[in-house]
Amino acid sequence: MEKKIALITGATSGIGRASAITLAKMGFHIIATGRRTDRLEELGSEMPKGIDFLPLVFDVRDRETVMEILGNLPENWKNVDVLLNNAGNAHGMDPIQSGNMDDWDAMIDINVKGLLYVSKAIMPGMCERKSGMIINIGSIAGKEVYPNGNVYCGSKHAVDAITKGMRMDLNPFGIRVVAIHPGLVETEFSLVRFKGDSKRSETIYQGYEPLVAQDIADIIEFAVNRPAHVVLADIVVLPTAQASATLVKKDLK
Ligand code: NDP
Ligand code: 8X3
Repeated sequence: MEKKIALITGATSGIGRASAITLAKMGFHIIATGRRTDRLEELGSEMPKGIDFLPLVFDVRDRETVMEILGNLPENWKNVDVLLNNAGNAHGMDPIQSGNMDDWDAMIDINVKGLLYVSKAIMPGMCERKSGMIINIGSIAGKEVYPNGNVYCGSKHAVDAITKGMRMDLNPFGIRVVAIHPGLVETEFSLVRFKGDSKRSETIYQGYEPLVAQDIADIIEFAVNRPAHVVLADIVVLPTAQASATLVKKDLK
């Protein structure tokens, strides 16, 4: 069988990690990226038999390194079939007037510019081969805005717009561009947003059943498995208890 390759950013945790394992089980050879080497090693140990694994450690904010590493992939890893742009986080949740500018930089640099840098390295090969799928992880925060979500919402609205732009510009090349916009998914996301405050981050997922990373990985599997003439262009997925970015039915005792 022809070697199929998936590149997953942010594969050290949450949605990216679950998706890497799911794609590997589907038979894709896996390029997994993130900043935490130990986590990537641990992920590598979970690959099914016969699946090749290439861990790449870099910060998606580092434009030169992204282009250096992804622009010079080993010959047998060059032809990426599926790019999952997943790396990202929220940093802080403050009113805009008291927002931390380092948090703003992190969200815009990682969620928006990081996605662009990684895509810039991979898209030319897809265009040349006239095939490929790009899956961008947006958010309900890219469809709606909520109080204190300001810059995170802005970064995910940018992902939404960039995804639509990608779909248009890559249309002549037959490249499928998918956006998945999850609501509340229980991962390390809130721990990062609240800077390691586990008590605060746990409250985000209490009193209802949130999505889990595997729910998103299952959607990715479905999207990737569609026949070549079908693209799942824009998917919003919420926990049943969530009706909008701000409305969650909680049963708190
Ligand atoms: P996690 O915190 O569990 O995972 C985030 C991943 O992104 C990690 O693997 C992390 O790797 C990687 N990452 C973060 N910053 C960088 C960076 N500068 N360079 C390289 N990699 C980076 O969160 P989720 O799995 O929940 O988040 C994945 C995506 O899903 C994000 O884009 C997020 O915005 C989105 N999302 C999440 C939702 C949720 O409720 N959880 C809902 C909607 C969307 P490392 O730290 O090792 O670099
Ligand atoms: C993560 C989900 O609701 O915190 O994108 O924005 S939310």
